[in-house]
Amino acid sequence: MKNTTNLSVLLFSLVLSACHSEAQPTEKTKPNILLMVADDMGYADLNCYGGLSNTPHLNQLAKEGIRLTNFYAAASNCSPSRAGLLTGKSPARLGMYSYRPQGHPMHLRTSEVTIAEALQEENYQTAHIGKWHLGCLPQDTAFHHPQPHDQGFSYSLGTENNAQPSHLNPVNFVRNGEQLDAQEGYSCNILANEALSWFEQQWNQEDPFFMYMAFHEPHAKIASPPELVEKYKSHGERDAEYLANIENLDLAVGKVVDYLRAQGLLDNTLLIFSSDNGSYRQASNGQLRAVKSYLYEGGIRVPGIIRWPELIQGGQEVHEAAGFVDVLPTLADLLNLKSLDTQNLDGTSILPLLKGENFERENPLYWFFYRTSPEIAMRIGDMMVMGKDKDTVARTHPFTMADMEYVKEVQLHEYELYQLTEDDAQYHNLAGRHPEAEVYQQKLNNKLRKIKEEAYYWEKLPEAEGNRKPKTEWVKYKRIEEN
Ligand SMILES: [Ca+2]
Repeated sequence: MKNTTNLSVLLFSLVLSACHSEAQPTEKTKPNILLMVADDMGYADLNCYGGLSNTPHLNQLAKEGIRLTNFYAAASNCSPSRAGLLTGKSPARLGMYSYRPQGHPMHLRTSEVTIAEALQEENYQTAHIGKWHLGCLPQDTAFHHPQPHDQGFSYSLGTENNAQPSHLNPVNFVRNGEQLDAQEGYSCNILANEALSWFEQQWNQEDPFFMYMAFHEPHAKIASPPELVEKYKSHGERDAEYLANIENLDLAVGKVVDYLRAQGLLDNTLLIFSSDNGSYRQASNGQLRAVKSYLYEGGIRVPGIIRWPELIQGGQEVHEAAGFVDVLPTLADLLNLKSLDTQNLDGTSILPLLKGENFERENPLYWFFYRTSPEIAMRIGDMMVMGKDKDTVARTHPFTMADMEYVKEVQLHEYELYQLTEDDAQYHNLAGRHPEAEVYQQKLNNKLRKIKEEAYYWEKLPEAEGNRKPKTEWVKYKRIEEN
């Protein structure tokens, strides 16, 4: 009897506290938004996706939120994927065809509307912390590209591309346009510390925040704390360094999340964690086919964790396809952003999916990359249809004038079709066998026609000089059982 009374009191106080947390001013109902992106983390790197690294903080976030099993980056390498994430548009439409090497004119143009710009309209205070890779920072004087500040971020600490010389003691950090001295420590931890100091010193605490944290880990060249590497030494030196790198990143995520939790801010923060493309290590992509740069699943399918207990019931696994280009349409839906032309975006709001409601995608997700084969992929329901040009022209790593012309004239000569729920390792090409194969191929050709029409045309690009390789030679991969 006594136990029952205690339980009633407990329940009553729980109800009271639940009522209390809901009775907040209207402005506070806009959630804070924390968008965290790893660099080159594979689908199967995190422990909660079957990885060998110890990742308790991200495991916990997945447990308290949604773990997406069919979540896709916007592209198979850095710059286009980040551009797609921030704009909700397919990278080819943005003119982001590949990663941006230093001194290259390609960049995210100011005419595009980023998540940060859309949220600034809603009085969000915005910060970018980490890798940028959408244009040159002021230290690269060859161009005057739009800076994070011009793309909606009122604060920025980061690098143009990778942390140099590695994740340890990076020398190329820039804060709000000013080059910094060498930083001490590991990049992910420097970023976490910067996030905390931003919350303490920059954030006005009145307006909701949008923070975009773009970690440098585990992109090469990696560096991991020796005490963590030691834990994995039975895997061999090289893998130990890598596995420790993932754990170190998890610790940095944990530092930010623990801070928000301690401040009572976490539960009103919509937190998204993912990676900008698949891993360069086959083992990091699990059984998914291929690696970074390819449009096979290993190149584009990434971890996807979304947590916001005020809307999302925790502990769910979601198997529907979703991805980077859906983030902005989802936020627009959630916040009722009227100024944004969501019809012109390639993504779809996944808000119904997050709420556990019926979800239908308006436009299939698709990917295009001129430098690997297949060059195009489109996911329609559970099917992935892919097209190959059989292009044998040797191409350089940076995007050139010749590649620009190629984007405008690429044609498909061969197809692949996979049923992903049965064959996510993409062993069984159904192109010649599936009764609707031709319908899928037709849809793919229609999409390619549209890509070619809408692809942003850069007038001035470098000519193809230096190292050239045919598409199949750039990145080789083995099936996991062949390793
Ligand atoms: Ca990357």
